[in-house]
Amino acid sequence: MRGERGLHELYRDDPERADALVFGRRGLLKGAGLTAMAAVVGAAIPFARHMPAGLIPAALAEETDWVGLLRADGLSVLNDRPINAETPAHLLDDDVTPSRLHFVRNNGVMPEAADAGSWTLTIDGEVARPTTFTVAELRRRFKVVEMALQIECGGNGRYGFDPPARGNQWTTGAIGNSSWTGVRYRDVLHAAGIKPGAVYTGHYSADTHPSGDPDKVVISRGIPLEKAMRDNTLIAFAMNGQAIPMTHGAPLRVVSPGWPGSTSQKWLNRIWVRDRVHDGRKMTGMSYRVPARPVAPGADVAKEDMAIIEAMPVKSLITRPKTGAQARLGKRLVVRGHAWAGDRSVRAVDITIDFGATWRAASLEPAPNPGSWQTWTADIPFPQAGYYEVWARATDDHGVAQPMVVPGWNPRGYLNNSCHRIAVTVT
Ligand SMILES: Nc1nc2c(c(=O)[nH]1)N[C@H]1C(S)=C(S)[C@@H](COP(=O)(O)O)O[C@H]1N2
Ligand SMILES: [Mo]
Repeated sequence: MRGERGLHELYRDDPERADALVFGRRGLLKGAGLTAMAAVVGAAIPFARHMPAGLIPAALAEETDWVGLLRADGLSVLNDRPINAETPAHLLDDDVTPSRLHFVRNNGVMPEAADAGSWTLTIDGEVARPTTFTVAELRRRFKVVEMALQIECGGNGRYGFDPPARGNQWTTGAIGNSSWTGVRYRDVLHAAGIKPGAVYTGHYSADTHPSGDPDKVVISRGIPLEKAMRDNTLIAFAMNGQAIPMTHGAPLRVVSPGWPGSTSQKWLNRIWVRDRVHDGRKMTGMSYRVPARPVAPGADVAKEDMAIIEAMPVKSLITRPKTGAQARLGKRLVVRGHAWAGDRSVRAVDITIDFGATWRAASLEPAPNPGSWQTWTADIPFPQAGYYEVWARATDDHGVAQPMVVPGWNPRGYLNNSCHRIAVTVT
């Protein structure tokens, strides 16, 4: 309606004048002002008498201050256009990452609204029966499962590469392990009837390109059919028991644990089943790819020599104490964290306080389900007062361990799984 839009715009452009119009001289919301405001929010406002002048009703606030909200939750914002924010290590101490503490990685602009009631997901391509599902139909037709699954950005740790790689300079916090509820990706594919020629999937979504060009796809990645068929590859509609928040892909996203986070498409509205490796945006070229063979730091690598990143390597994080902690001599320090290993499980976590000269085993919990990170703890005695660094190193079930220093350089700075360390002063 024109009137609604007018008031809304007036609030954005000239809040004082809008206030004068709506609240009147004495700052009270009544009469014509009340009617106007109620019309704009679409309902009567029972507590209008308590509504402070100058308050723009949440229903009107078109632009949510995502960056402000993320900062308030303790995340470090790396970029605000598009929004990218990571979680400081000590805020990742929970076994299951609360939604507000899960890093956010956007390649484009989030959809303006994501109404779960009208949202649809289309499966087409190499399927016998191209099908479109509502979210309610997915819930009704397929078995609903909930599991803790880790999502880590392929560029987590990028800050460590030298020469630097361009892109968000993630340190250690582009990892989260929330509890995801949804249906199995494979059940949905089976319902559409997978054709013999199907080998890969391609994901499409409702976010838009930062340029504003509606024809430009922000990101369209996919996964090999074999990964799509696994028990823990989900099309999720809930995160930690609640509808997925907008920042994490409301109302529907892929969760493809252990693979680069980019394979977990948010705001999912189409899966194109392909007869070849998907060639959507950020599948080809340099994105989410690494040299098929090691290269010298800073080398130019031809696109043909790059390979798609699949499972991520073994990694761990120290989440307690926070770096910079003080410890008392004669008292053991309890250290805690998590470890994960792509499609594999973690076999051991070891701790050193002498820069790797000696190691002691941490006690390591099993994962609650495959695809979740595992939690470890250790208590450490210190031999004398002074400055120490506690380093953690995880080893996967194939015997592959984290490197202590930054591993193979690659042009876009992916897969830095070097050991995490914290500073501790013992007095
Ligand atoms: N539609 C869409 N899905 C997306 C992205 C995106 O920009 N658009 N970013 C991807 C990347 S690179 C990562 S690491 C994960 C991050 O998920 P999160 O923001 O919930 O942590 O989402 C992936 N899914
Ligand atoms: Mo990512």
